[in-house]
Amino acid sequence: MGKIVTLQQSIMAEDEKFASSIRKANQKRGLLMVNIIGSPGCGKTTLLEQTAKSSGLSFGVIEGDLATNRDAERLHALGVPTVQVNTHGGCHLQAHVIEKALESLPLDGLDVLFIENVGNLVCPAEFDLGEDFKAAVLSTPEGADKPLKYPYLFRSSEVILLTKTDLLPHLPFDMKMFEEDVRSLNQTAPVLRIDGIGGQGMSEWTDFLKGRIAEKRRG
Ligand SMILES: Nc1nc2c(ncn2[C@@H]2O[C@H](COP(=O)(O)OP(=O)(O)O)[C@@H](O)[C@H]2O)c(=O)[nH]1
Ligand SMILES: [Mg+2]
Ligand SMILES: [Zn+2]
Repeated sequence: MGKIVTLQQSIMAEDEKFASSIRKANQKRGLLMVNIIGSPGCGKTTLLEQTAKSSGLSFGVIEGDLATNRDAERLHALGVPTVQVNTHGGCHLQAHVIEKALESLPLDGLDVLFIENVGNLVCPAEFDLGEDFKAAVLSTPEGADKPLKYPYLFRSSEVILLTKTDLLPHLPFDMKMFEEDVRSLNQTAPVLRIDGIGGQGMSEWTDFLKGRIAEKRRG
């Protein structure tokens, strides 16, 4: 048992080196990198599709999934430079994979690089990929009780997106509890309400990104 723990620590320590080298390289480039984390089906790819259609930002994407290149195809169809990473059963992305994926993206001239992490509210939040910040995504059908059940993600993200707000009239979603629970975990992250189909809330998301891009460029 002790040996297993030692092995995990050494792999994570190795990975931290990759994360820190990615962070340094993006600092030089002035490129903002955002790690998007949420359950399967919460609307991560839809958010990126809407961002491509409405934000005016130039961005690239690293897509993480166990299998298929379906999400990359959705973004390619909109002209977004995208690299698909398949983890073949792995439930999160790690920095050494991101370092490799970065080699196949045209990074010059991008405003922002998004990582769509493997759909999972648990371990993706624990692995540093060299990003500037994590964005937690929760969709309304998943339930208002989820932030307290998966506290690490909501505590450690710098923006929280509540998606599928168009479905609220059909759901017993306790907005007051959701907002109070989120605030008890995280006092600073803006909580943005997004309808990824109709586009409501996209301008707040775009404004948030533009603020962070400008900050990053100032250094
Ligand atoms: N009603 C509604 N459906 C959405 C919204 N965002 C995504 N969906 C749907 O939810 C499903 C999963 O979306 P997807 O973006 O693939 O989720 P991902 O697995 O997190 O990337 C698809 O059928 C989307 O059309 C939204 O804001 N409202
Ligand atoms: Mg997706
Ligand atoms: Zn995992």
